[in-house]
Amino acid sequence: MQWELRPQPARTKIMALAEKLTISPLLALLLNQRGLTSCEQMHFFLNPGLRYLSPLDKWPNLLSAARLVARSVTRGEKLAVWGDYDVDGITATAVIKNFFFRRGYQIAHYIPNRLKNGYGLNIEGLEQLAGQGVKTLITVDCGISSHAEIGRAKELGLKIIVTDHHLPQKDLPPADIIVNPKLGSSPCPDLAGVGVAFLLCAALNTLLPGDKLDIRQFLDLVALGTIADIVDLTGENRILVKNGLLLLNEARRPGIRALKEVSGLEPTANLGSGDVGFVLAPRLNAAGRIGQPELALDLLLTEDIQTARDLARQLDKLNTDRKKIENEILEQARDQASSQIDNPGLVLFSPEWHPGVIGIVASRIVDEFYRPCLILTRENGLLKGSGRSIPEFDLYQGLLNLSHILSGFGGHKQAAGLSLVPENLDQLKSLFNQQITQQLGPEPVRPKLVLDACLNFKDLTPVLLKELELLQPFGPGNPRPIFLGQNLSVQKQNLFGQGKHLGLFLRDEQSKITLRAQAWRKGEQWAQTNLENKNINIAFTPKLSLYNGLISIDIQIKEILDVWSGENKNKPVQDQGKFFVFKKHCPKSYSSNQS
Ligand SMILES: [Mn+2]
Repeated sequence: MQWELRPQPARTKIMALAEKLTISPLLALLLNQRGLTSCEQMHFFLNPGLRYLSPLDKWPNLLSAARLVARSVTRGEKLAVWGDYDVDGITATAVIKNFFFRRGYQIAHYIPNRLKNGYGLNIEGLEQLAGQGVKTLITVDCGISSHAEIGRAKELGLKIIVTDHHLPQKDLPPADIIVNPKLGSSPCPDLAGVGVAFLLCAALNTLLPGDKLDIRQFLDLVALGTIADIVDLTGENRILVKNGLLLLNEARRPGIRALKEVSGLEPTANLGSGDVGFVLAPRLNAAGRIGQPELALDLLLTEDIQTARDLARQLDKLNTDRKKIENEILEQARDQASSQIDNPGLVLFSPEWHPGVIGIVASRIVDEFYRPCLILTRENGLLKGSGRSIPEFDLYQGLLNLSHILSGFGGHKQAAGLSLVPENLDQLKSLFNQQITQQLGPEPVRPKLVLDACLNFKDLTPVLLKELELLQPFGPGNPRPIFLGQNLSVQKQNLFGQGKHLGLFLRDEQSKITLRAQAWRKGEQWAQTNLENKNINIAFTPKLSLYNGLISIDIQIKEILDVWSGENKNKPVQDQGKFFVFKKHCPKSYSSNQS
């Protein structure tokens, strides 16, 4: 594994910022490395209060869109919301429906069936809605690339308000108005679909007749969809998610409470973004994957805890089934990937693969093989696929350059969907690899571990670790910090979890402090190597744990970087760990929702 230490800024500058903010120099350093250079920027990051959200009039088209919807409402027109079957799309639909419901209006909804309709608008569904008398349609998390469908909707006499966050193509669809944070200059181009839906409700809240709602009550749904959609958790997204997590912790919404229960979490457990992304979101996603997105929507909207528990149990079962299917496909995909190991990218195909899980499998394959990957299956005579990429490769741009052989595509830099006629598969295989070589050069890209700072065991205190929690929620754009631990001698080595994981007792040779360490899923890799009495350098994140009411600090090893014999003390080590002088107390002015 290649690694490097992030550039360390000037010490005097960091010390001054830390002093001014009454935070530890380490926290100031980490904030600085995340692109925050002034005291003010750091303050906003540590205090992501809702009052720091940009005013609604700063979002292009937002107020005009809200006025259009409000006019339909006051005229008594029938409204509907068109969503999507992933967590972002389902939560976005739920926000709109729930907002209208709590303001005293029932509105219809349409969520496409992943297996029958696929993503985005479809003419059959639009005709159906028009037939039911719907006059105004709000799209959420979709619509920006549905030109023909929106054209048809206009023929049907529908008013179309597109709210979406997917990359707009050159031509925009003929909607009445489009709200998309990637159009024009918006405060946060990275907003998720549910974030855009939330803003529309916030704007509508002031326009509709009657009493205003406390709009913050929908932030649990916003946090859920935003985290699940893997957008950058910086800027407005950080504010929305940090505050939404507090609501997810309280779990007053019956569906959230039931979902936590069925996932084995305490109903009022404090959640991090990881719990939401890896525990709650997959269960909601499971519904859409097998073509029953309504289950997840009903769960989020029900006011009755018994109904919620029934639905949560069904979703949990679907998620278990999904995992089984996924593992079978993953195994086959892995075999195919191994046979393409000499290519810069992977194009994997089987007509048997379930279209609902190929996206997750593509992510797994990218993790394992570290190269962009397209996974295709056959559906209604076409090949349909899901692509995932490595940070170095812009998948959307790559597919855009191949649009002449595709029937359709859409998405982001890191994830996309595509379809093509079967005859073009061979061409796709060769041209996709060509695109990657064009963007990245002929050398294979290897993952690089970037470490934030050196950290000695003596500086690891519960106070410091609690302070680092102020950086939460972690996610894209705001990763959990990883530290370099140097010159640690291995006191004891063992395997646990049926040999899957590696456990070590590590002594910091500088301070003579010994701590317990775990390297998850690295048992196999190190089973044959005796590390005892050797010295190692590691990449790690520290973790506060509770054992029998006692607080202890555990070392979570990401990678073992160097191993050398304990006799040889001359291994060159970097000495930047001395840099930090820690304050004794966590600053009072900032509170962590994790503490
Ligand atoms: Mn989305």
